[in-house]
Amino acid sequence: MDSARFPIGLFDRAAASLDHKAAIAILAALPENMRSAVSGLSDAQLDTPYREGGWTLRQVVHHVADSHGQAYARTRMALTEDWPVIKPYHEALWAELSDARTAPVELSLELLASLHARWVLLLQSLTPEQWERGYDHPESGRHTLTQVVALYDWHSRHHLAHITSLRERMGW
Ligand code: NI
Repeated sequence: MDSARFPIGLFDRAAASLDHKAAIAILAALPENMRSAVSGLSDAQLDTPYREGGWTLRQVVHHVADSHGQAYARTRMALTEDWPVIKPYHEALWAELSDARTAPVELSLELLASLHARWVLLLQSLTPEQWERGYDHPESGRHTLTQVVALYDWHSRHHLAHITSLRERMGW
């Protein structure tokens, strides 16, 4: 396994924790953790790929905002529709759009702060029955909301580690 690409390992759906509280705590802390992870970096440092051939740190921050925006909407769909089939998107192409390559990270840090505040508030309100609702992803199949928060708990830590591990390797 490429440890630069997967600093905390791959997401293991079968072994994922089903502890809602722990996963929600990770989601609640992500905006501040992301802000700390990029704190003090220059534009040149933000435009450095976290690994050879990988996204720049700036693209990583914008990707997390894009991805979690989708996850937030999918959570709402799962709660209001009967196993909706969701629309996948080309995350690699989204990351190449002009704003994702060049916009100040502050924009996505602010977006993440508001988005996660709403998402966490909603997740904290879910009943046991609602946790078993979910959506159908055309490629990966059915995911309950319990599985969704486990995935985004991992996803939050995965991308944070891209930034913190590059800073460590570079001595930044
Ligand atoms: Ni990702």
